[in-house]
Amino acid sequence: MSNLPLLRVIRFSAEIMLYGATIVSWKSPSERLFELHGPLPLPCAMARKPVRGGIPVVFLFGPPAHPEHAKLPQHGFARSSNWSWDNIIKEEGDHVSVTLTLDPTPSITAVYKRQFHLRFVVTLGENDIATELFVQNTSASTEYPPDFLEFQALFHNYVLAPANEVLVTPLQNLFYFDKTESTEEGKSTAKAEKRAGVDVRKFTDSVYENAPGSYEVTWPGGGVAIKTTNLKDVVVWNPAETGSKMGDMEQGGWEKFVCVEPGHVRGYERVAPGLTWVGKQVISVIHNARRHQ
Ligand code: TA6
Repeated sequence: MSNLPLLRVIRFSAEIMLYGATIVSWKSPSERLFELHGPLPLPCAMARKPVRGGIPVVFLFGPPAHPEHAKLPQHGFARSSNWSWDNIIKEEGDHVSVTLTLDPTPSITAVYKRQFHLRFVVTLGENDIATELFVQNTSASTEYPPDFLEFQALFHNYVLAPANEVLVTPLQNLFYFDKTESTEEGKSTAKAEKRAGVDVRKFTDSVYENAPGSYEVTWPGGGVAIKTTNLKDVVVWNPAETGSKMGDMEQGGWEKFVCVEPGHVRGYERVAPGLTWVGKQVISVIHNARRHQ
């Protein structure tokens, strides 16, 4: 019996680029949840453009609105910076964690003067993937008032799904800000979400404030659950045909994904010198996804 070939059940694998600390693939032999279309987006790194797809890490969200963020690109510098490899840890059972870090480089300091240390931890489990962003204020100031680090953070999840059939729950009765009307901070009006299941059949760019923190993204035959810690808001985005104006989106690419992005993006988190904030999400596959009508 001992010469029987070892049967190894390979479940999920993930690919993470040091560039942007972007998860560019999370898949199993039967499920593709966060796989980019086509070859790895290496040209992004050459052009210092963020990766379009996977799970980009957003540190400082949207068009810059904070005085300290005035020179930053949309969605900040983390997703278009080269992160450093820290370590890999095989945890109990079949979990494995990879840690990447980012500290101020000359190109970052040229546009952002604050002192910080970012740690991004990706943990791969049998049926789930977790991402944690640790934001440390490394200011040595002992002045009063404290030299707070003010920031926003978000995981920009591109979930592979048929955009015309996907639904996001539970968002009913929440207030959201509709950025399809105005992207200027504070200019879009708050609307009450009336739908039991939010669809993205048309151009959608909604910022839900003080959301429940746990979501289901479902479509006929599939789905993922997203459970978060310390991420009070969630964004639902799909460009629909406006995606045809995006140079790095393939024709019709908008039909193949929905972005469900947990974060802290309404207002700013504040961390005092020496302290660290952490935001986390755990994404798991829903095998027999029930449909919310
Ligand atoms: O998260 C939604 C959003 O802020 C949209 O407004 C849209 O700009 C999207 O992000 C993509 O942004 P990007 O900078 O990656 O093109």
